[in-house]
Amino acid sequence: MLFKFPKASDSKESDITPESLYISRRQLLGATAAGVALSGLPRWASADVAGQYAEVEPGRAPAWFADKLPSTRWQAVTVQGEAITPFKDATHYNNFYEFGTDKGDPAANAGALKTEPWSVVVDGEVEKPGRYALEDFMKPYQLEERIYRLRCVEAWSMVIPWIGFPISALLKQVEPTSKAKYIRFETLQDPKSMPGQRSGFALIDWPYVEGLRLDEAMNPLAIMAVGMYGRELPNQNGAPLRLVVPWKYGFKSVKSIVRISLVSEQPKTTWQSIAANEYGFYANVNPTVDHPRWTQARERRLPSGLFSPNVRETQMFNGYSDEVAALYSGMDLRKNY
Ligand SMILES: Nc1nc2c(c(=O)[nH]1)N[C@H]1C(S)=C(S)[C@@H](COP(=O)(O)O)O[C@H]1N2
Ligand SMILES: [Mo]
Repeated sequence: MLFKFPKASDSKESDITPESLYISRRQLLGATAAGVALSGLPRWASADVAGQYAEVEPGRAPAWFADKLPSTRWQAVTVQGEAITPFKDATHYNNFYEFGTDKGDPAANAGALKTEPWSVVVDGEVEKPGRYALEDFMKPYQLEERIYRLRCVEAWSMVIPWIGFPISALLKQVEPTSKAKYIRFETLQDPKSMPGQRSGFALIDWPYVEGLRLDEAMNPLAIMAVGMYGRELPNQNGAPLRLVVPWKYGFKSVKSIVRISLVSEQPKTTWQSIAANEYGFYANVNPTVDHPRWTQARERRLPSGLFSPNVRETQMFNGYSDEVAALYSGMDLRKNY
């Protein structure tokens, strides 16, 4: 076993509650009893994790986040035997084209993003549409830490300890109608704070859009993240609310979300619109289907340097096959890349 998680195939969809994600009751109790250190960092953490979190730059958490953080279910899902990527790398090697296309641009420019106040629109095929202030939107959700691999289509990878809640919990709140077949996510469009949206070279037709099939969104691994490394999300990582779908290439995990729509047709997504032959709607991590311009069989695990490239084999579904392979049974993954 590479990580601790009940197999999705062990339970019917209706049986899957956030409770089923606990590693063990003992670990859960340990986590909540220890609580959160004054610095805002969890002090329950095992030695190696605490070592990583010690370097975390403290943020300025919004009140709703600070209130919820102490009851977080720490390490609800984790990765065994792979080090967490240092905070510095996870926050200074980013893709967030709204702030520029160089890996350092988001860290340099995303300070201008104003994440408070923030509102989220839920619309489309739902019984309960609405526009919510983020603090109200977040009220129903119990936060969980999810330590996941992140595999970019550009063949680098990290291990990131996210804090968030399952999309299935959101769907339970908004009640999709029988016509809802896909979920569509939209990033903020604000050229004033996002220099990439002002630049003349219009590679992307803003806003950035991503989507999932409804059954993919219901999978317990698919989460909406609001934090990482024991704190709120840094702006360059998609504050204040982003998607994280660990078995898919990173570009599916859309940042700084302002609109969530339930729709009947497969949404037109950003990278698919740019180059449909290179970036598909599914974008499942798959070492056997190469990108037209490079192999996907291997990846550079960050930190990676000239003399220690830290190359590893890419795993099918990024190592989450047991949990997600059933979603694609009968599908040709060469055609549906
Ligand atoms: N809105 C938006 N979301 C985005 C992107 C982007 O450019 N804009 N880049 C994607 C890509 S390609 C990756 S690999 C991940 C990177 O997430 P990270 O910077 O938090 O590691 O964000 C994804 N989400
Ligand atoms: Mo990516």
